[in-house]
Amino acid sequence: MDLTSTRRAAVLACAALAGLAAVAAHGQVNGDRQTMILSAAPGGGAADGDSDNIAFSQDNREIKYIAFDSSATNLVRGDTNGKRDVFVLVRSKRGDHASLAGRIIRVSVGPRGRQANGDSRLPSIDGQTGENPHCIVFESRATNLARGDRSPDWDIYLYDTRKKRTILVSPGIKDARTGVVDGECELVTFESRGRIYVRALHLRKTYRIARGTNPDQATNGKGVAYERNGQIYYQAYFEKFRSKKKGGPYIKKNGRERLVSANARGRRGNGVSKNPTVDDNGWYVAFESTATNLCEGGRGCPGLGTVDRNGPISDIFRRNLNPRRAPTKEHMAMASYSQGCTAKNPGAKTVDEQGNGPSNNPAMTGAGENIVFDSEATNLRQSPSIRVADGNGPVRDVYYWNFPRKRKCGNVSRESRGEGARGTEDTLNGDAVRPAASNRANFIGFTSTLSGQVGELNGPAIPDVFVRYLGAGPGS
Ligand SMILES: [Ca+2]
Ligand SMILES: [Ca+2]
Ligand SMILES: [Ca+2]
Ligand SMILES: [Ca+2]
Repeated sequence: MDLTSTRRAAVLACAALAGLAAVAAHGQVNGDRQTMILSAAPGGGAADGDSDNIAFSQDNREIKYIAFDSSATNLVRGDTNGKRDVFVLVRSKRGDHASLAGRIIRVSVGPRGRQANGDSRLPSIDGQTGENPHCIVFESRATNLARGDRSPDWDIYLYDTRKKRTILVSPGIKDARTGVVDGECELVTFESRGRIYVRALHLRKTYRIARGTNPDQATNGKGVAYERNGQIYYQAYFEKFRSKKKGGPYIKKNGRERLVSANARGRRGNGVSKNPTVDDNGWYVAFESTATNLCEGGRGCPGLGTVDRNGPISDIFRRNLNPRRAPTKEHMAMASYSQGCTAKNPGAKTVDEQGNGPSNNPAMTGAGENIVFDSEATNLRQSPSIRVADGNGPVRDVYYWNFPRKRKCGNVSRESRGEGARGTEDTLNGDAVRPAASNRANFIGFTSTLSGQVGELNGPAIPDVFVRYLGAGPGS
């Protein structure tokens, strides 16, 4: 890259960060939908280390916080610990707009801002309707963040931006990983050595829930999904009293464990299912699976029917755990399948494409209507008017499945894209993976090795995290 283009890129990065006229500069016509780099140093400079694991605060369309972890040392002042840390962008003007203006703070810190002496990663943020987000949960190997656990195993910590204090969430538990906080910052679920736990923060009590790994908690804090032996399960917390006056949430005992990765005949998936993601209410659980029998039984998956066309290639599925209360009635849907239907003609199959490559790492929005995932598929598009479905071929992209309740089928659009018209020139030149979605899908985020696009400056060897503002969302 010559000096001129470097300077130009830096200017564009600054503009994107400040939420200025990057849209006009790129000649984009599609409202203010845009993709922006998140892992940038103050002023838009290149991060000097890799970043990963984006998470949004769950405050509907407000998005006060966007968190990620990074080994970079120049995102905040005084980062000299040589360890991976968890960072949060505090948007100076929260609300439903694309601006990433704000400041980045480091939250994996101990008393008086002391730097961690071990790596910290994998943030999760609270902030359900009506609540101001203030809790960022993460896992860390540090031994100096809070009292109560000085051993160098993994533990779950919570940084409270109101109290500016870090507390230990997993006291007395070895190798605690994958912490997920509920919307109101009352319950944190995590795994340790093949078991799922939930910590009731107000009671300072930890409950053992089930055998399993890789948990995701419903935003309302009423249950948790997890993996065990290649299947997905969901466990409702039997009872939870919400009154803080009476001492906060209280889990009386566990509910009934349910097998999620089962078809309408009740048969378990005949392949490996993993990476569960839960909606706000515990009605829907999405996951990836190499199973080929999950659409079998009943009317099959909407649009697709009962046959998994790509066989044991991994697809994204959404199980409906509560057809009586959820807005849709099907048992199972496939999200790595695009029907190309329209609001006018919901039964149309103008596209009818199931992914022709593996799809992985789903993340679901609050109402369960949208799922983002990454995929090697090259044939997923939402409309036949999109001539080139995927200009970068098998380079992995992030896709967005949207199934508004007024329709009868789902569409899939590629959202790991830069500026410019749809087709080829907007495609990214590096893999886009591990997506996250905000509660209402006005923002998505992902990790990518793309280089020289959308304000990226440090090259393909250093993965960065990116945010895409979707506004009202495609197709709605
Ligand atoms: Ca650091
Ligand atoms: Ca399949
Ligand atoms: Ca691709
Ligand atoms: Ca990079």
